[in-house]
Amino acid sequence: MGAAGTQAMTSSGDKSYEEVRKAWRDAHVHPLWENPLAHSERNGGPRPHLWSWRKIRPLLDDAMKVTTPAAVERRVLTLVDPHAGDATAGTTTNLTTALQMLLAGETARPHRHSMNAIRFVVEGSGAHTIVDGKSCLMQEGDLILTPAWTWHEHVHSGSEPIVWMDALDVPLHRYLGIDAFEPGPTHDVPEYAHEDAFAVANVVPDVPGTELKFSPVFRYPWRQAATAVRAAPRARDGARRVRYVNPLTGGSAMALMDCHLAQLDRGSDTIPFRTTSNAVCCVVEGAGATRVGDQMLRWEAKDIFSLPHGNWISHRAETDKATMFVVSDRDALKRLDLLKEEYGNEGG
Ligand code: GTQ
Ligand code: FE2
Repeated sequence: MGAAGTQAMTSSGDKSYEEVRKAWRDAHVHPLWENPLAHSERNGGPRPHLWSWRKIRPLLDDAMKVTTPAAVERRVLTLVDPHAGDATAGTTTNLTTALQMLLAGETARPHRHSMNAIRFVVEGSGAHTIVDGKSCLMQEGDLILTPAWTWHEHVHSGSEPIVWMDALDVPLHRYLGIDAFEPGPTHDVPEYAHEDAFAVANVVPDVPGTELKFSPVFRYPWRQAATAVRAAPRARDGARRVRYVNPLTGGSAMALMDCHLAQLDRGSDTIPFRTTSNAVCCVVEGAGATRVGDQMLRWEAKDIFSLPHGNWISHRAETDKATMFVVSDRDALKRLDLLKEEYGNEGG
């Protein structure tokens, strides 16, 4: 198999195998048997990584000193998969996450792009992201959506710096070569139903013929999600989990990114779980450890870690409870019929 097959090849008439290969190369054809990835079994998936808040937080202070959003548009440090061997890589397949900072009084100008994005507030409060004209308050633990092609700008009128995690579906757009971007000023801002029309649980506006591909609710406050996850029954792996949904469909909030809040009780390991989807976790409260493939990641509040596809995953809380925000590409893979999920107690 692979390049080793070269040895077994014989000449073709009066041409040596090397001459044959050169002719193929010149004609832009390639022998499959020399491709080491063809017909080989994958053993596990890409490797995970943990960005420790304790180590990263001082580096954010440096970023806040060396530049401003006025100079660079977005003061963002991307979390780059160290195993990808490429500084422009995402955090894991299909997901790019980053830490973005604003000092009190700073703003980041409007723009829009084909990529979907979410913001999960890690430290501080009092900023707003304005999404297609809707002003979304950013408090610690809040989730804000800026779906594909929505105009967005960030304004910080609080008194202390604010830091949030961005997650975007950049890698898939890049892979497909369809990433696109438009700078402000904003124009052609669509009309949405007023937030108050969604303010009561289980009641949504009856809007005929909505073409929206994403949730018309752009802000999911921490307190509501935290209340829900505390009361949620255990999911199949043993953790309590709630999903941030599009209230008009009950489906994922955006087409390529799905968001959950998960809560673990002290001491019990979740049932090992393996999936073809990819996720990034941001620890909100508590401390513990997660086994991902052959690695053990020890985490505490505000740490961020990747759960690349194909690895067996099991979480354990070492505090009375631990809560983590999880962003994934699960729903996108499911709609493409590429989602395969297994639980360790199924004999896997
Ligand atoms: O805040 O608009 O981390 O456009 C990457 C691209 C944040 C943003 C990122 C972006 C933004
Ligand atoms: Fe953006």
